[in-house]
Amino acid sequence: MNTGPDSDLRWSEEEFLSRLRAKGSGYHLNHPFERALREGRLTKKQIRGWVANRYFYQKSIPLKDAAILSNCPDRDVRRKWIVRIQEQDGADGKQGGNEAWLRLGEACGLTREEILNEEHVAPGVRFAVEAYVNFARTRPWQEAVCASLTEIFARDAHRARLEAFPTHYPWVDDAGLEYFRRRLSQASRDVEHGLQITLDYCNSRARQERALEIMQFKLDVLWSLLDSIYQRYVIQEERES
Ligand code: AHQ
Repeated sequence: MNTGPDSDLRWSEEEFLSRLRAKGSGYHLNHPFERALREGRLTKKQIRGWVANRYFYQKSIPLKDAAILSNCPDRDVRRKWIVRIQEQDGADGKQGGNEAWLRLGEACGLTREEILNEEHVAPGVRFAVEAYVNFARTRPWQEAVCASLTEIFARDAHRARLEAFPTHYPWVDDAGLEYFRRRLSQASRDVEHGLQITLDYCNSRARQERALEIMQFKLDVLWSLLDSIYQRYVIQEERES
């Protein structure tokens, strides 16, 4: 029972969740680049550019999650949260998500070398990703958990890619799509844990409103990451053709 000063102002859990979900309209699935990907309008070079740049985001996720761990004093939370790092980096002899993303790159005709040496990473992608990692390093761990909740909307993105690639980009070997398949189940489990922490933490209207600001920050990270890819691989490409 919340008897704090703004107890009559705090949104119900249902209202708070629906406001969080309403932010989905700004999710990067609606970005012109992701729409072009889904509609089969991307060239091989644009697909390769997206994969190589998104690898910089993917390989930074474990660093972001390690930052959350380093700020989190709650052992039970850490025991669950650490699974994310193991799943991305690989553990117990299993290949991780980062390796699966590298295999997506190879399936698109990129070499591991050119992905890992970051030669294709656009400045704006680097800045957006660094902003996210630094947010997790410097903000309360519960706020960084909240920022991960854009994955509420990720299932539709992974499903759309699992449809679009075989349909429009059959030159990409199906094995390269493994990352999207594994995230369908992993994302749901991760979101459940992140939501439980966020609902517990947002015990006041002020924190609920802060959560919406954090969600918007992370949506902006993902959107501006795609803006940079769009600028380099669509706008610049059209100018040079
Ligand atoms: O592959 C993704 C992933 O592992 C994560 C973790 C989570 C976070 O901690 O911020 N967010 C996230 C996302 C992944 N893939 C993106 C995509 O579109 O493929 C979506 C992205 C997200 O929604 O933040």
